[in-house]
Amino acid sequence: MPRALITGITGQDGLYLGEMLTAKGYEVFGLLRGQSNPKVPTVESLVPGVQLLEGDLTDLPSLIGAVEIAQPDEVYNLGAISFVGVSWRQAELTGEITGMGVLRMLEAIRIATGNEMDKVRFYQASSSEMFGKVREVPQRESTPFHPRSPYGVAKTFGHYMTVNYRESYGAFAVSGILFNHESPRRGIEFVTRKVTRGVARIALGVQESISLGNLESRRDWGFAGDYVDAMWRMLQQDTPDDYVVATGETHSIRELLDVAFARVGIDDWSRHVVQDPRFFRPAEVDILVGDPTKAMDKLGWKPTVGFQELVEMMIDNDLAIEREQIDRAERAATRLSRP
Ligand code: NAP
Ligand code: G4F
Repeated sequence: MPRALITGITGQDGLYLGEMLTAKGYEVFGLLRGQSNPKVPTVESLVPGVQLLEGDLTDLPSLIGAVEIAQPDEVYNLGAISFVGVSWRQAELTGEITGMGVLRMLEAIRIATGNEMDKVRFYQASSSEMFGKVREVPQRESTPFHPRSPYGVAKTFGHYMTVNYRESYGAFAVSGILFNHESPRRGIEFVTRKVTRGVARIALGVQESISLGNLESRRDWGFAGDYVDAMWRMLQQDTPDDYVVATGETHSIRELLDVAFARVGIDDWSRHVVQDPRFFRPAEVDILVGDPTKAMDKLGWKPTVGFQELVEMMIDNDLAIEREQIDRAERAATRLSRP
């Protein structure tokens, strides 16, 4: 039975990856931070049999301990402050967790294996945010980096550390340069989920409008379930390498709004969207679109969910959640109104 250790198991990708590895017969270990993490029941229900180990990417001894207990064949480093917007307001913390956290995880493997780093295969969750002010369209593995946010800078540090451990210690360390990927499990701070949740609430009469920032920026949005499959494939190769994972299609926030509102029968969304300066960024990544040719050719990977299907899947999920909340509130009100 292969053994995998996942940092960031409580996040969107961690849950999909944990689920997928369990289905493949892996023994899955997840790093869990905090004293009483409220996401434990979700992780345990989606990743049955998961073994949760206390640890934090800011704390090297806890990472060494986790590697010693899990004795993993594969480590997936998904833990990070992953919200670009917050990275300007908490730049130092972002550097510590998203950047230095990668170095600590690599060091933990080196120390726990007694310098035999090739015993453990390592995946680093790098990001298309490293391309930032893009030097070419579409972006591929050879495109130079020009990160535009403290998050992007921290990810670029983690990326080069991963390459460095491969070159310095012969580690099987790979970096997946993943473009945006979304799902019904996406955090509500990210624009896709903010829109699908907001549209569901507008359709059900719970709220009037959604406040957004830049509607012109464009992203290459895929489905998270497809992207964790690419991560796993990278660690099954004969030699470690870096790969861009993307759909090759780009859409604007306006197009996202078109598809989301159409799903609930609203054609003109202008009165439901308010632009708010608070959601604009100090420096923007205007157009991200990836060229996944290498991942397709070498990993045999391809995306299975298109943009419209993805947005509709998220809307349908948010409609179900919001309806459930309305029903629960109505049941509670009925109970209270009884004499
Ligand atoms: P996410 O939902 O925000 O999950 C982030 C995870 O990191 C959570 O499990 C969180 O734990 C954990 N974490 C935060 N601080 C930590 C710390 N100090 N020590 C240990 N763990 C910590 O992110 P995601 O969308 O799943 O993304 C997974 C990874 O891929 C991230 O590294 C992200 O930067 C990268 N990435 C994501 C995308 C994308 O479009 N989703 C694209 C490219 C790269 P808590 O639950 O305890 O907060
Ligand atoms: O959904 P976002 O916050 O995602 P962003 O910044 O692209 O980052 C995500 O993808 C990266 C991969 O490229 C990951 F590395 C990272 O961890 C994260 O998962 O914003 C997308 C776009 C931006 O251009 C932003 O300015 O949407 C624009 N936007 C417009 N209004 C908004 C809003 N974004 C958010 N979050 N909230 C708004 O109100």
